[in-house]
This record gives sequence, C-alpha cells and structure tokens, in this order.
Amino acid sequence: MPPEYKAIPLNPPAPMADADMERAGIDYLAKMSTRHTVREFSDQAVPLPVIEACIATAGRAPSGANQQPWHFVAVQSSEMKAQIRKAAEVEEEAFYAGGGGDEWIKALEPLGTGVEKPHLTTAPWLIVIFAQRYGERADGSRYKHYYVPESVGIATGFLISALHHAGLSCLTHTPNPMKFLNSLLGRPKSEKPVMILVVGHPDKAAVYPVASTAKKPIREILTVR
Ligand code: IYR
Repeated sequence: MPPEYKAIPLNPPAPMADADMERAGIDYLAKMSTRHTVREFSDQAVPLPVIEACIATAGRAPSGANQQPWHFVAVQSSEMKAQIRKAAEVEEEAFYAGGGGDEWIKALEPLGTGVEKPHLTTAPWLIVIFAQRYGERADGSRYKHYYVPESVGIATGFLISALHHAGLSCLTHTPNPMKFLNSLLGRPKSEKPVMILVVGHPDKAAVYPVASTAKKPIREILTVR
C-alpha cells in the first residue's frame, strides 16, 4: 500500500434479513415512484436549512478520486431569479423557434414544455449545479479532475432524492447554452453550469404529463447474467 493510504474500520451494522432487504427496497421504490417532475410551483418559502441539508446529502455522493468536482449555488434572491428567467427564456425562444432541431422539439411535445418559464421566478429556490472541469489550488495552479460528468450526475441524483425525501418538488431545467450563469453567479470559468434545479412546493393545481408515467419495465432495464 502507498504510504498515503490510511483506513478506518467500517464497523458495518448486522446484515439485514433477506426479506427485510426486499421490503426496504420495495418501500424505497414506492417512495421514489411518487416523485414527479413538476413545472408549476407554489411561492411558499422553504427555509435555507432544508436546502443546506439536501445539498450536504449531494456532497456525500461518491466521486472520481474523491475530488467532489461540483459546486451548488442556491439562489433565492428575486432579482437574480428574474435575471436567470430572462436569460433562460431568450435561449428557449431560439430553441423552440427551431434551434433545437425538429426531432428534439417533437420529442418534447408529450411533456408540455415551452418557452415560458414562470417557475424560474415563482419557486423559492433555484439550485444551479456547476461541474468543476479541473481543480485549482490556492496558488492558481491546476490539477486534473476525473469522471466529472459521472460524479456530478450521481450527486445530482442524491440531491433530487433528498429533496423528494424532504417533501419538496423539483424540475431539472437545462437552458442551452448556460454560459450566462457563470457571469451572473460569479463562478470561475473552470466551472461548467450543467443544470438549474427549480425547487419548492408544487402548486396546488400542479400536473404532470401522462407521457412521464410510461416507465420502462424492470425486464427491459435489467439483464441478469
Ligand atoms: N431546455 C428546454 C428543452 C428541454 C429539453 C429536454 I431533453 C427536456 O427533457 C425538457 C426540456 C426547456 O427547458 O424547455
């Protein structure tokens, strides 16, 4: 072992009985099956500690070489949300006017998306997720980050799951391109914005697309060898 390697005992809990494991797996499936991406949010406030706890959970995700190549900006400022909405809608206008290409725009039809993004100003929080393409030391020198998209994807999954567990809804929003978020939020050019998570309570009249209920069955997504 290299001299840098030090380890501490895991001290795992007693293994669960097979039937309890299955129950727990099925219970979690039931819980996650009630998660739906929504586009209509209530303006009801959500306290910062809730958001902090969920982002701390995202920070527990595994990552390439434990480099944790992510940064989250939680935006609650109305002015900033309005700026993000304005910039995002400019880009969506170009996208839906044909910039996205016919095939892409057609694929989105069953999901009811469009240019208008009122949720960007209604929801109490926008969490902007940045991927750190490389690391920067205090002296400004750079070091490589490994498996950045995979790591940030896993952390985002943890975050979405934590938000749902805390009783909140979210919408994964990806205006394209998103470069404007660096200057707006003062993030360095080493970071690439990958997603805006719109977070809050759903509006009482929120709906979700019928098309989104068509999940691939386990037999299609799983092969056991
Ligand atoms: N960014 C656009 C388009 C969009 C793209 C995908 I892929 C989606 O799953 C949903 C929307 C928008 O937010 O409308």
